[in-house]
Amino acid sequence: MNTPEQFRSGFVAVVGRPNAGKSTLVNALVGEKISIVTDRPQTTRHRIIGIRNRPDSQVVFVDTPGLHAHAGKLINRAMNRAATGSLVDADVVLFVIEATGWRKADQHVLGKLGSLRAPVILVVNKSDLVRPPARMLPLLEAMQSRHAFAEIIPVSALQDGNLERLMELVLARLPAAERFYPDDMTTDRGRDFRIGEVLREKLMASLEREVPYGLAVEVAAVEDDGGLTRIDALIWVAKASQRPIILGRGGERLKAIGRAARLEIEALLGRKVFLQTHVKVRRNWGDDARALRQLGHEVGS
Ligand SMILES: Nc1nc2c(ncn2[C@@H]2O[C@H](COP(=O)(O)OP(=O)(O)OP(=O)(O)O)[C@@H](O)[C@H]2O)c(=O)[nH]1
Ligand SMILES: [Mg+2]
Repeated sequence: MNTPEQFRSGFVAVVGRPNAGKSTLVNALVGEKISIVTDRPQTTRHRIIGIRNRPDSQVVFVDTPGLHAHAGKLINRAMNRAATGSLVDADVVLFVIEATGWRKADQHVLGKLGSLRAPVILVVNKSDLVRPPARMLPLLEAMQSRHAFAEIIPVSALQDGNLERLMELVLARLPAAERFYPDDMTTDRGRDFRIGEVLREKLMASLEREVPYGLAVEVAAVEDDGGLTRIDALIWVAKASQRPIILGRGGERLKAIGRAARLEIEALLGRKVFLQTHVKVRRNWGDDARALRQLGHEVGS
């Protein structure tokens, strides 16, 4: 048994189907925006660590891409691998579903969790959408027979509902261990990655149908120039026809997206930013192993 004064530290993998609210949850638990969020499924494309540092513990949350069944493209396979790969080293797994109901896509995720040794906590997110809360009871009850979950807990990642209770449940299952990262660190991701993600968030949120999935962001240069940071970002599109859609009439759409991204990047860096964007056609990059490696994906040979 751990004694109360022992320091606890460990890895908590956050998995679930696309759009369940994993990144929102990680951001809320860390207390800082680590991972981008949109209302589009498949927003997160990489494994991203968010670290909650407390006097008695360090909890390393691992945000992951939403697990999905029809992974036709190389990038979709890389995303699924990033998610399942995070399960291997996890001390605790948070399986995130939505309070509005169990879906086939959740069943697919559950299929990946069957053989794990780590305890799996079922996090029933978006509980704010079910009113009155008692309407969640049949779902919570049905879940008990689906798997031997270590805990089942309704939360609202968006409205900070029950999150401290979830932290307690996680902490109770972490091993006594030294911290893995310095105690002033909140993510493993560097400046350039985070800049690219902010821009990708604004792009994905403003575009429709297949366009959000056809784009990627490459941060080509970041240079401090006196009080200003100059950023050069390339927006990759998979098809030439997507370029004018992103630009909009007279370039107005991209201008507005760039402005929104710049404001958030300025807040992130604490500096004035000059953000220059270029749209570049990189045909079918989602199936191009070299392009994917350039974007930081682990691609099988
Ligand atoms: N009402 C409500 N909406 C939520 C909650 N948590 C997340 N959302 C919304 O759900 C959508 C998806 O949230 P994300 O955090 O991006 O979901 P995700 O699971 O990380 O999605 P992928 O990265 O695409 O797999 C966003 O529009 C969020 O604002 C919640 O507790 N309540
Ligand atoms: Mg996400």
